[in-house]
Amino acid sequence: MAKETVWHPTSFRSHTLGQIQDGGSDLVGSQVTICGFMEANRGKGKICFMDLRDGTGRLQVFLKEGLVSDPELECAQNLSRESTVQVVGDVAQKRPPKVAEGEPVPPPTYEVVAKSFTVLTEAATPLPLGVTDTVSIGLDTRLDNRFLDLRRAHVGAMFTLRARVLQYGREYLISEGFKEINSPKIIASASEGGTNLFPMMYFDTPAFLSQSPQLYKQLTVLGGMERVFEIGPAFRAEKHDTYRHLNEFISFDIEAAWMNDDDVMGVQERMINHIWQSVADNDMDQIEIVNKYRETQGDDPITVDVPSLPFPRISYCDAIKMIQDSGESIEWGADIESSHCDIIAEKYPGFHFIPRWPMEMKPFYIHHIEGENGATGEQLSRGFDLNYGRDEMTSGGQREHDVEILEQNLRNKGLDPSGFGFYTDGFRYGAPPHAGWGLGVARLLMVLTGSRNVRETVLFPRDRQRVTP
Ligand code: AMO
Repeated sequence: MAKETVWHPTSFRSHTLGQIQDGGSDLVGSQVTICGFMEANRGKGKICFMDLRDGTGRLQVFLKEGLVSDPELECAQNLSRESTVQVVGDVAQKRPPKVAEGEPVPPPTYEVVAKSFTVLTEAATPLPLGVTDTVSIGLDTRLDNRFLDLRRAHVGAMFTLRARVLQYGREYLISEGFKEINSPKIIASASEGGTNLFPMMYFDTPAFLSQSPQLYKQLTVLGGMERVFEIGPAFRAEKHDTYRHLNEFISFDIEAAWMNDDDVMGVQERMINHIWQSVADNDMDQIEIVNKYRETQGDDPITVDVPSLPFPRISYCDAIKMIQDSGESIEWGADIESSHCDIIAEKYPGFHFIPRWPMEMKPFYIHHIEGENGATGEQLSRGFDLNYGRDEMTSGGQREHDVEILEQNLRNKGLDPSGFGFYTDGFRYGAPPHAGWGLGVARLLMVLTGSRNVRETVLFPRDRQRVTP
C-alpha cells in the first residue's frame, strides 16, 4: 500500500523540507540545499529566522552575521512574505524548549543554519489573501487567487486528500480486475438525453463536449475488455446555481460485463469502504490539518468513520412510501428532491443506495426489470442512485443489451436510433449483459472533508459565473 516516496535531489535542492523535518537526526551536521516559499521572517541586527515552506513541510532557517554576507542578511530581513528562496546550509538540532519538571520532553526538531542565501523571486505586496491568516476569506476571492489559496495549509490538505481518494479508488478497482480507459470528450451525439450539451465546431462539423463516458465505456465492454474504469471530465450546460452543481466535473465511472445492478452496487460500496479505510490508515495527518483550521472557524472536527458493509438499500418504492408517511405529498413516479432526501437521511444519514427506479425516469440505456411493476403498474428499472445524506453521489445500473429493446427505449425517449448507430451496432454481434456507474468525485470529497460547497473540492471550478482562472 502507501509506499514511501523517494525524493531524488533536483537541480535546485538536495533535500525537501519534509525530509529534514522528519529525518533530521541522520542529517545533523550535513550540508543541504533547500528551497521554499518564505512564510515569515523575524529578527534584526545580527540575526534572522525565516520560516520556509515547500510542498512537503516547513522548516526554520537561521541566518547569522559572519556565516552569511551582510547583504544576504539584510535581504533576508527585508524580504516580502511568499518570496521564493534557495538556502545552502548545515542541518542542526534546534535548542529544545524549556519544560517544567515532570512535563514530557518534546521530540527534537531541526533547522538549517545558512551559509548562503539566494532570492529566487520576490513576492509582490500586499498579497491578495493571507496564506497563514485564519480570518475567513470569501470564496470568490479565494477562487480568483487559487494559486495563493492553495498555499494555505488546510486547502493544500484538501487537495492532497482528493489525490488520495482517486489513488485508493483506482487501486481498489484494479484489485478487482478493472482496467483504466480514456474515452473521447468531443462527441457527435448525447448520452444523457439531448439537452444540457455544450455545442462546439469540430472543423466544419457541429459536435459537443461529452456529458459522460457512458456510451464509450459500454462499447469498450462490448469489445470484450470485461471491466473498465475512467476518471475524466464531463461537461453539462446545466443552468443550475447550487452548492453541488458545476458545468465541468470529474466523473469516476466503471462498466463491467456479466454484472447486474446489484453486482455493481457491491463494487461501489467495497471501493468506498476501501477509500475511507485507507484514508483512516494513512492520511489522518491531512485530516488533522483540516480540523485545525475548522477549529479556528468554530466548525466541528471531521471524523473518518469507515462505513460498514453492506450500505443500506431503500428501493425507490420504499423511499416514496417513507416520504409519504412523513406527511410530505409526493406521487409515485416523481423525482426524489433534496428536501425528500432529508427525510430519508433522518433514518439513513450515511451512504445508502436507492435502487429500482421507474423505467420512465431513467436514461434509455438502463435495463428494465422483468415481471415486477411499481405501485401504479409502471415498469421498474435496474437503475439506482447512491446518496449520502441529502446529496446524490452516483447514478448507475444494469444496461439494456438487447438491441431491439434498446432502439425502442431510444424512441420512447423521443430520440432517433439512426443517430446512435455507432453505439447500437456494438450490440449486434454478441453483447454480454453488463452494468456500471458514474460517481461525482467532488461530491464524494465534500462528504470526506465536510465541505459545504463542491467548489471547495475542485481546483478551478467551472460554473455559470466562472470560466477563469
Ligand atoms: P449522472 O448524470 O447521474 O449519471 O451523473 C453521475 C454523477 O455525477 C455527478 N454529477 C455532477 N456533479 C457536479 N455537477 C454536476 N452538474 C453533476 N452532474 C452529475 C453526480 C452524479 O450522481 N452515465 C450516468 C452514470 C452511469 O449510469 O454509469 C451518468 O452520467 O454525483
